[in-house]
This record gives sequence, structure tokens and C-alpha cells, in this order.
Amino acid sequence: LSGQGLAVVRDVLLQPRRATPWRDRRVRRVDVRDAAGVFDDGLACWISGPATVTGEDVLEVSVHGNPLIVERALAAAIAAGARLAEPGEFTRRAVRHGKIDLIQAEAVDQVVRATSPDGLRLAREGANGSLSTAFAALRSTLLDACAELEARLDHPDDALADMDDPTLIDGLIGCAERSEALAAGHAAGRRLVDGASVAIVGGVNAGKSSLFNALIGERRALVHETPGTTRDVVEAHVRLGPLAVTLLDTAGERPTDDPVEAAGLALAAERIASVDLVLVVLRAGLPDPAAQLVLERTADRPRVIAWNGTDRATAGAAPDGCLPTSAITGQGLDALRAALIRALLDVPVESALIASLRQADAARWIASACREAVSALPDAGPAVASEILLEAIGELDALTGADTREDVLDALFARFCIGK
Ligand SMILES: Nc1nc2c(ncn2[C@@H]2O[C@H](COP(=O)(O)OP(=O)(O)OP(=O)(O)O)[C@@H](O)[C@H]2O)c(=O)[nH]1
Ligand SMILES: [Mg+2]
Repeated sequence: LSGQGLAVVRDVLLQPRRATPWRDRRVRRVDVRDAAGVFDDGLACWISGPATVTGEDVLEVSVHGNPLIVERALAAAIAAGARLAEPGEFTRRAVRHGKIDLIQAEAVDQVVRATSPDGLRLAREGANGSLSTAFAALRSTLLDACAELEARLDHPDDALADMDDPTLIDGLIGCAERSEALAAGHAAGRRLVDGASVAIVGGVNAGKSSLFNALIGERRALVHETPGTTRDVVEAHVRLGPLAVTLLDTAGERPTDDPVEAAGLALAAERIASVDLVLVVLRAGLPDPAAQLVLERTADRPRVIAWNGTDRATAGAAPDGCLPTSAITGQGLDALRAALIRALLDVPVESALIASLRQADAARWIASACREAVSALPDAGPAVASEILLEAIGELDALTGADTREDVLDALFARFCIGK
């Protein structure tokens, strides 16, 4: 529990076992009670604000884990004057009281969600403030450049300038490059935190379900020589290198009059549209009439192409850009896994520092503002360049929460779970 008036709630809800006053940051035995009397015993710790996670008085109570007890404890706390927290409200209060900035708050949510050890590392670093420090360094470069430009405007004939043009421009280009590097790691960062999705597509009988089973190491999807075996989208979770991946097996492509098969293909198309990566399976050594259509349809998507069935005598060499595989013998599967990982992680995991689209957008924005200011400088002059940089600083302040609109905060914290 956190907030003003918490001591009143505490004294209604809890009866300490020993009749001594509450001491700050000390765990003590308590009975937990409501109007009907004591219903549990537990441990409680009182932490006086403002040196707390929310910046307010905080009370932590541990009761026994039976959901009936937990529900009754919540009801008792509410009856004593508390209310349920909104999603992310503890973190939001921490932001409001200046305990953490908005970048760290987003990282708290990522710590809860992270699906991989590297995603967790990235999130923890963000929560500890390393990303905030990186953005603060960008802000200070922009501010210095702005100050220099303003000085030139105020004293155009003065030789007092702190920075010459090359120094100013180098600073801004460096700022642009650092922002671009941050933004470039976003897709990888998001996938490390949230996981990635890969859909297996191709003509009927290409061996999609066989490859699906081989990749997850389990016979989950039905495999049969009858074309059109898979109808529904079959989903499984698999770890590929540092990534937690959701793998989707889909219905094979072919012209069909069967309404159920058509519905399966429509469902597949819908799911394929939103995955991070497409694994196209071509049928090696046997006719594959849908291959051309599937290749054309996925031409503008990030994709890996498998030439599956290399164990067949008729298979021949894999066409350029295709990975030879056999779902039956396992040939090429390690190379296929490696290719999927490479396609999903376009930067080394260590350079993925950002998992939030909001942060990536801001970094891109700052980079283009820096470059715009540099090119504005010779012709449009310091006034225009300074204006551009001031806007970028505003963008950074919205990013850290120093100057963020309430509706942006609402949207951001709505995603959090309750209790965070
Ligand atoms: N020789 C050989 N046969 C394979 C290979 N992969 C799959 N097959 C066979 O090809 C047939 C079709 O395999 P599936 O995995 O069901 O193919 P699919 O692409 O899922 O087919 P649909 O679900 O009908 O679209 C089965 O008889 C498999 O045993 C392979 O690498 N080598
Ligand atoms: Mg299948």
C-alpha cells in the first residue's frame, strides 16, 4: 500500500502482536483483521516517505497465500480506506515524485514482461537508469549547441564564441550517430524483451509441418502425404539462441474450392501479416506449383527461404538464397536456426539498448533534428538551427517525463499490470 493517510489504514487493518510503536523499515508480526475480526496473521513493514519507491509512505503486508485470504485482506484494506491501484500506478507515482523518469518506468514494465535473459538484462539496465543517462548525455550536447547558437545570435560580432563551427558540427553529428545507434537496436531490443514471431509458409506438402516439428523438437503438428493436411494455425514456443520465439505452422497454399481449407488460408494470411519473420518452405525435388506465388507474396517481408527435402534423390542443388534442409534427416536445421536468429537480431545483443517504440521514435527524431540543424547552419543560420535543436530538447523532455502530457502517461501506464 502507498499514499497519504496510510497510517490510518494500517491501524484499522493490522493489529501488531506486540504493543510497541511502529518503527521505520522494521518487519513485525501482525494480525490482519476486518469488521468481523482477525482472519489471518502475517508480516508487515512500514516505510516512511519520501525515501520510498513511490516517494510516499509505504506499507508492505505479507499474508498467507490462499486466494480467499488475499481477497479478504484486499477487501479489508479497502474497507479501511484504501483503494485498488490502477495498472502501473505505483510506478506512475514514482515518476510523479521524481524517483525515476519515464524511461526507467517503461523498463520496469519490461522487467515484468521480458521473455529472455538478454531482454531481462536490457530491462534491468534501463530500470537502473543507464538508458536515461544515455539520453541525458544527448540532451546536454543539444543544450550546449543551443547555448552556443544563442550566444552567436545575441553577440554576432563577438569573437567570444566557445565553440568554432567544426566543434559544433562534430558534436551534433556525434549526437545524431549515437541516437541512430540507439534506434537501430530497437527491433532487436523489442524482440529480446517481448519475444519474436515466425510464420512457416509455402505450398501444400512442402514440409512445413515437418520443419515446424523438427524446429520445436516435438510432434505437435500433423504431418501427412495428403496435400492440405494443415488447416488451422498451429502455434508453439521455442528458444532460438537468445530469443523466445513463437513459431506458427500454417495451411499450405493451393487453389481450393473447399470452404474449410479456404478459411484456413484466410486465417493464415491474417496471422502471417503480423509476424516478425516469414520462413518460406520450398519443396525440393518434387513439383511445388505454389512456390512462385508464395515467393512473390513474401518478397517485401523479412524472410528466410528453406529448400526442404534435400534427402530426395531428385532434389538437386538449392537455388541461390535458399537454405538446403531436410526435415527427415535433420540436414541443414542448425544452419536454418542460425539464419532465423540472424534475421531476427540485426544487431549484436549487446548493442540492443532500447525495447520501447516511443524511445526509438524519439532517438530517430533527435538524429534527424541534429542533421537538419547542421545543414541549416550555413544558409538558414543559427536562429533556425537553434529552433530545430530546441524542439529536439522538447522531444527529449517528453521522453523522460520532464514534460509529458497526461494522456501520453495514461496510455503508457495502462499497459502495466496492477501492483507495479
Ligand atoms: N523426403 C522428405 N520428405 C519430407 C520432408 N519434409 C516433409 N516430407 C514429407 O512430405 C509430406 C508432407 O509433409 P508435411 O510436413 O505435412 O507438409 P506441409 O507443408 O505441412 O503440408 P500441408 O500441411 O498439406 O500444407 C509428408 O509425407 C512428409 O513426410 C523432407 O525433408 N524430406
Ligand atoms: Mg502442414
